[in-house]
Amino acid sequence: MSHDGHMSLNVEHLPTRTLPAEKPLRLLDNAGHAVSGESTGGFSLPDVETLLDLYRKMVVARRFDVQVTALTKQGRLATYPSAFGQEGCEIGAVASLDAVDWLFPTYRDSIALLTRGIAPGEILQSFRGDWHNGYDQHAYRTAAQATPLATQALHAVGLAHAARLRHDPIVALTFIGDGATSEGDTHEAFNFAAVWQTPTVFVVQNNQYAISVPLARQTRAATLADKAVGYGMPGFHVDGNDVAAMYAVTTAAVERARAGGGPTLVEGVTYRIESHTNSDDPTRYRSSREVEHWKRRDPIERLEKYLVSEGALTESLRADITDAAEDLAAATREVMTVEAELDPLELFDHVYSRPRAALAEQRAFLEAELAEAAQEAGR
Ligand SMILES: Cc1ncc(C[n+]2csc(CCOP(=O)(O)OP(=O)(O)O)c2C)c(N)n1
Ligand SMILES: [Mg+2]
Repeated sequence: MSHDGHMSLNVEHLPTRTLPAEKPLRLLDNAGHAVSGESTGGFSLPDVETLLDLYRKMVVARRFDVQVTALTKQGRLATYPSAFGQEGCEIGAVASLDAVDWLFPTYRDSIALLTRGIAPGEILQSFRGDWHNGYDQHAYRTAAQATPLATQALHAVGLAHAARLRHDPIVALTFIGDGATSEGDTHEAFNFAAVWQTPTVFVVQNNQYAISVPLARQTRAATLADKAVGYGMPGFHVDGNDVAAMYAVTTAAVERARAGGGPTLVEGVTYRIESHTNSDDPTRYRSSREVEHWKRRDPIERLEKYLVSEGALTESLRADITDAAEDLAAATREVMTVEAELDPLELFDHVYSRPRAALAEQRAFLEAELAEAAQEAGR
């Protein structure tokens, strides 16, 4: 009994957590030392060649991200959600996929698209406001970047389910934000994936915020990986700034899904260093002390320390990687400073599969206006 006479539960004795490890699983600590024992969760460090490849991908991705943020400040893009600081999650997860697998990304995940081989100009077309989606989704097996939160999770489950019915051994991996785990669509995606045992890997990027809403106001779950337990799928709570751990865990999840073992939830604990988008002022809801704390846990620096201590990252290799990153930044600047030649009438394409009278009328109206304007300009 509590002091006011009501029955109360003894909260201390209730289990606050179930399966996933309380401390995030990691293979490299923040100082770049290989970790052993329980916190590895039984996973082993990928070989040095793989780690060097992950390092190169992260360095190139960050240079791209920084360049695009700068171009956005110059007004070359309408908006850009940066993934600065989240490279461990983004690159570790995407590198675990085969070319036949599908990726279902969000607005946050442009660097994952880059790692998948999509050209900067194609990735950024929609952020510039030029076109709905600038890349061939089928060629890259990468769906459009979803802005309506968590809708992409359902699409990933649907595609994976269809693949399974067709005995097509492919996997669908989708990114979900910490805030998006509160969406009904996430619940439906998790549940259908588990019930149907679809080959889906859910990578929750817990970057601590949904715009200004911190994780503590999002959920009372001990970890977001704990949510997996209630759906009957494995959940892993991973240090998202340890690309080696993210890669090892997502690779295992992808292999398990491909072998018919069903879905897995992987939570990567990370931090968004930049603002939510260029229209957000993060100083209104988080301290610079907190940002500095996370900057000291940088995913690229951590792997770099390890590779240098192993003698694997030589000065000439580092110079090669920097050159590749600078070349990509230059190509990105070049493509984004060329004004796109747009046909306003394309606005009416791909809206309905069959023409609609009202739309045809509006199209004819605009066509006449454009013709008139062209005639006036010619006078
Ligand atoms: C269904 C839906 N509701 C609201 C929004 C507006 N919105 C855009 S981003 C965002 C925060 C999402 O946070 P999180 O899922 O943690 O992803 P992050 O931006 O941190 O990558 C919100 C609420 C939206 N895009 N879609
Ligand atoms: Mg978030």
